[in-house]
Amino acid sequence: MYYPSFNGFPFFSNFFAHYLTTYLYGMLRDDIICALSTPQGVGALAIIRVSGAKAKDLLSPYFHSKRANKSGFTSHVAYYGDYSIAGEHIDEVLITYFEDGKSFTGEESFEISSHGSPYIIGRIMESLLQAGARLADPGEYTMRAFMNGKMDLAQAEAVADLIHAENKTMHDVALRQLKGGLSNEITLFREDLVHFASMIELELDFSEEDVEFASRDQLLKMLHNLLQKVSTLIDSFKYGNAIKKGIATAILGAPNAGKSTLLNALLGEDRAIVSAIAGTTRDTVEDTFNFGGLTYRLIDTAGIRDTEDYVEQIGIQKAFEQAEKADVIFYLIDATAAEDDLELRLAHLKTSAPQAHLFVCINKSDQASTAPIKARLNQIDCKIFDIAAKNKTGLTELLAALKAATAWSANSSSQTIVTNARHADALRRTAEALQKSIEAVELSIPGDLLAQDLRLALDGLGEITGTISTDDLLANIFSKFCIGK
Ligand SMILES: Nc1nc2c(ncn2[C@@H]2O[C@H](COP(=O)(O)OP(=O)(O)OP(=O)(O)O)[C@@H](O)[C@H]2O)c(=O)[nH]1
Ligand SMILES: [Mg+2]
Repeated sequence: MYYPSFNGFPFFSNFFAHYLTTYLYGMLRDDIICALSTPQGVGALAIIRVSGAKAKDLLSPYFHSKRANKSGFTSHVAYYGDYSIAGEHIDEVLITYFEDGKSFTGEESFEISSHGSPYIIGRIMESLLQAGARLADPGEYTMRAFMNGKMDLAQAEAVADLIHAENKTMHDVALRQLKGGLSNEITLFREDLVHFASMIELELDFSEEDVEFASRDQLLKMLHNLLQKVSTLIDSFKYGNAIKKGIATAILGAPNAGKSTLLNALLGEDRAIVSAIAGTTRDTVEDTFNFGGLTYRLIDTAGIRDTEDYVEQIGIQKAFEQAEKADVIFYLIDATAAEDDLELRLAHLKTSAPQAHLFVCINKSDQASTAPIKARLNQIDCKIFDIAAKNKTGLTELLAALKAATAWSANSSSQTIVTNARHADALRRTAEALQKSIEAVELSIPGDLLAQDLRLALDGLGEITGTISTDDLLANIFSKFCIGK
């Protein structure tokens, strides 16, 4: 089933879908949902959220507040009072009331702030369920906000991103998306397309008269312009994904070079085993650290060497796989015992992992001069750092360079960044349809085929903001939310 859709064309299916949605959601709106919105367990305070038509009627048997008793509830006002169940005093609570149309969900809602005792929370929840509320599904408050037109789908997804943001950059990007940054851009794209698409549709209605309402030159210009903007957004996903999931930073090098020591030094804890025995790390060891407003995923790997040991071979294979996926590679060289085929290894790494920023770190600089190794590397285009991971020397310079190499993320404040794989996928489909539309115009292909491509481009954009969405899609998106959000 489709939810409300406006493509610029009043197609029957969309019209029907809109009707069906309004009908179904009309039924949904009647039920009141409740959930604990703060974490489970003991806390100073807990917040229980209740939303749905006539929600405040649930309170009358339980909540006694002088002010509310005297003059009723006013929106956005907090009321202090006693919460009692069948005469048994449960807690002193604060209830904030939001009237229909003025709440997060767009429905009549209230929030109960009680003491954060699991017993109190349990009793209050039980009383609300008994009075007719039902337990909210994950993300149901945000889903209701979307259904009631309080926000579009991209904004609803930003709510989840904001809650899960682990670094400043992700927080900034999510906040901007929540405020409509991406949505506004998509809406502008759609407006341009809708205009031309409806002209082409009109031409189809007058097909026997051979008229041209839409200037093909202007259409072509608009399509090229749009394709370029959509492609910029698609490109931003590479960064967006790294911002969200952490920048993959693989630590590679020969056994005993000090890779695990560097991992531990950067994390500030003994995460991986360090020993003087070459081949200590067998499997990859991964952990994150925040630096300069970004999250880095540090991946320690097995030392690379020729070995007969089957398990070690698997570990080395994994190290190469990590290199191919990495955004950044720290290649460690032991200043006291550099490998003979160092130049070959680095050249191979540069071709097998061309996407990664390569930082060559000459470690154990406390024990040996790094000059001979630098001389060997003068033919290789890479950044070289002298470090001593064991006593954390040279790490400040290394981290400064790391930050500079990933500085695109610092520019994120001025640019819309796509961080959601679903949005990137919809944009890719839009770009494909735009490309086909351009070809259709250039080859003067009949209007009905062009109209079809333009419609596909519009659909792709509509999926991002949710003007086009299916039950399955919504269920999939909101099921990943927490209960109570
Ligand atoms: N002097 C000195 N020793 C270091 C330094 N970094 C690491 N080491 C020592 O080098 C040895 C190997 O360190 P690891 O961190 O286990 O080396 P690795 O590269 O992880 O080795 P594998 O896991 O076997 O591939 C240990 O004895 C460390 O204490 C350093 O900066 N200076
Ligand atoms: Mg190791």
